[in-house]
This record gives sequence, C-alpha cells and structure tokens, in this order.
Amino acid sequence: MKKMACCMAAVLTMVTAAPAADFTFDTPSDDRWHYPFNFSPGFRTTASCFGTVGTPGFNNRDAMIYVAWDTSELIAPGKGAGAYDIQSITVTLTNQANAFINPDWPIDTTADEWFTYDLNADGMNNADGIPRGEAGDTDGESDDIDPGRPLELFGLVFGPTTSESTWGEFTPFIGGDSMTVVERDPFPFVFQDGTNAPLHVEDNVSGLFNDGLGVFQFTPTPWATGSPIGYTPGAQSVPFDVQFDIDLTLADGEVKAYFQEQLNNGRIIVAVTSLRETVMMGSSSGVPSFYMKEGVSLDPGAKAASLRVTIAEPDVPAISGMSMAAMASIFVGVGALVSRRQRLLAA
Ligand SMILES: [Ca+2]
Ligand SMILES: [Ca+2]
Ligand SMILES: [Ca+2]
Ligand SMILES: [Ca+2]
Repeated sequence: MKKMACCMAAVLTMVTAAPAADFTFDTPSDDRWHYPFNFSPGFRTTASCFGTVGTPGFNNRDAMIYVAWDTSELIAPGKGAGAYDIQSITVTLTNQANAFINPDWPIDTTADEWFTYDLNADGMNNADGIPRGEAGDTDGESDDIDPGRPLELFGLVFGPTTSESTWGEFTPFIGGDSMTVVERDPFPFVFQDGTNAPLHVEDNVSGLFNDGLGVFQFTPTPWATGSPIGYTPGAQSVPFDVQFDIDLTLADGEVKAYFQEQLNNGRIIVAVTSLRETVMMGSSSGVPSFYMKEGVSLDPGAKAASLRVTIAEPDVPAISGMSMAAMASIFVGVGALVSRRQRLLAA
C-alpha cells in the first residue's frame, strides 16, 4: 500500500504541467477614455494616456483608459472564483499611427520613482540637478534616469457611486475636473504590502487618498508595464501594439485573485495609465494614444484592445488540471504498474 502511494505521488509530480486552454477576446465590451474633458465617453475612437503632475485640480494620472471584456461567452461565470486557475493574462492595445500621426513618445518599460516628476510645478524635473534628499536639493526631485514614462496597468476598485456590475463605457466620469481634485470612481489601485488593502494610485505622486492607511507619496508597482512591439519613436507611420503581461504573482496572489473573481463575475476590467508629461497645445504624438473599439476603421492595422487569458483546463480538480479521461488513463497505468510490481515481488 505504501509502495502504491509512492508510485501515485511520482506520477502526479510528472503531470503537474497541466494542460491549459487559451481564450482570446478581440473586442472589449466597454472601452473608455477616463478623462475629465472627454465629452463622448463610450463613443470616442481613440484614447490617450498622460499625466498632469503639478497641475492643481487634476488627478496626477489625468488621462486614463478603462477597458472591460465580457468573458462569459467563452469562460462560463459563476463557478466560484477558485475554479478559475489562471495561468497568464495578456492585454494588448494598439497605438494610433498613420501618414499624418507619427508617435514620438520614448519607450520606458520600468516604473519611475514618484520623486522624478515635477513636484514643485516649475516646469522642470530636478532643476537643481541634485538628487532628492542630498545636500543642496531644493526641489525634492531627482532626475528620471531613463527617458520617457512607462505605460502601466492596474486593477480597479468601484464605489462609492459606481459598481462593478453596472459600470460601462457611458458611466459618467468621476474624478478631478480642473476645479477640484477628487478621487476617481472607479479608481486604479495596487494592494498595500502587508495588509493587501487597496491603495489609490491616481495621485501617487501628490500622495492623495491613502491617508487612512498611512500612505502618502509612493511609487506603486504596476500589475504590468506596456512593451511596445515594432515601434520606432518619431518614425512610425503604421499602428503598433503595446503588450501588457500581467504579473499574477504580485501581492501574494491577490492580483490573481482579483482576476479570478472577475472571471466568476463574467467580465475582466482594468485601467491603463501613464504619467507621461504633456505640454499645453503640444503635439498629440508625444503621448501614447490607442484605438478604442469604435476606432478600428480609422487606419489600416487599427485594432481594439484585446485580452488573452490562459486557464488550466477547467472542471478538473486542482491537483493537476488534467481532464478526467487523462487522469483515469494514468491511474489505470499506475494500477498496471503496481500489479506488475506485486507479481514480481510475489515471484
Ligand atoms: Ca468605447
Ligand atoms: Ca520641478
Ligand atoms: Ca533635486
Ligand atoms: Ca523614465
């Protein structure tokens, strides 16, 4: 009996590379430019991402994209969050480019510290040239060591006005509107280290909305940063993809749990943001700008935001994610192996 247990364990170790299924969603159910001066919420054909650090009345992450995919057609909801053994999630957005619009924002694929932005609103980053906290530093700022600002993906928390189940691309904008800085609803967030409480990130440079958790200015770890594919800044005349591979291991699995819960609810919803600086009346080519589902006819090669989810084969015990038929065949094999060993021992 003990030998049989050993054999079973060996077999189960061999099959831990579970078969997985890929699900691709080419068109969102909802995509929206979450920006105070977007007067055509769900209809807008493109949406840009930029920040307004140092400008009163605005959230630091001023122009964001909120995007949702209805997953229920391919991945049945309602099985309980734990039933969705997600292996990977990739989000892909396509940046606008054509004969007239040539994006020229620099590529940066790593998070920038909060003190590399223009905290004192003098129009420069680190005008004194001295890193934050060192002798002679007058602005509290440091240089941004890598040119450009990353595109970052976060989860969303809904409320007090909006709700996850009813939110859509036409839900009215709630957030800083140039007059008053208020928290976004829904707001992009990360899980706080240690407590896993949701931390607002829309004003992480100013340090707003997390007082109750003892958090002020901080640098959030994004759930994914965007990797441009085939993009030459300043010499780009055709659309190109920006890919976000979500790190499901973040926050001790809480990020994975966020998406498991959403699959159980039938819809995955994320925020894409950048603190890329913009200048008044400056070129729109200087910031990332993506096609919404309403804009796929704008240019050849334009695409809506897509979602790819890989899940260990559903409806199978968490032991390995194998189909019952495959599991049965292995147990039959083990049985034969044990029988043979027993015959040999008996001989
Ligand atoms: Ca839309
Ligand atoms: Ca400054
Ligand atoms: Ca400085
Ligand atoms: Ca940078």
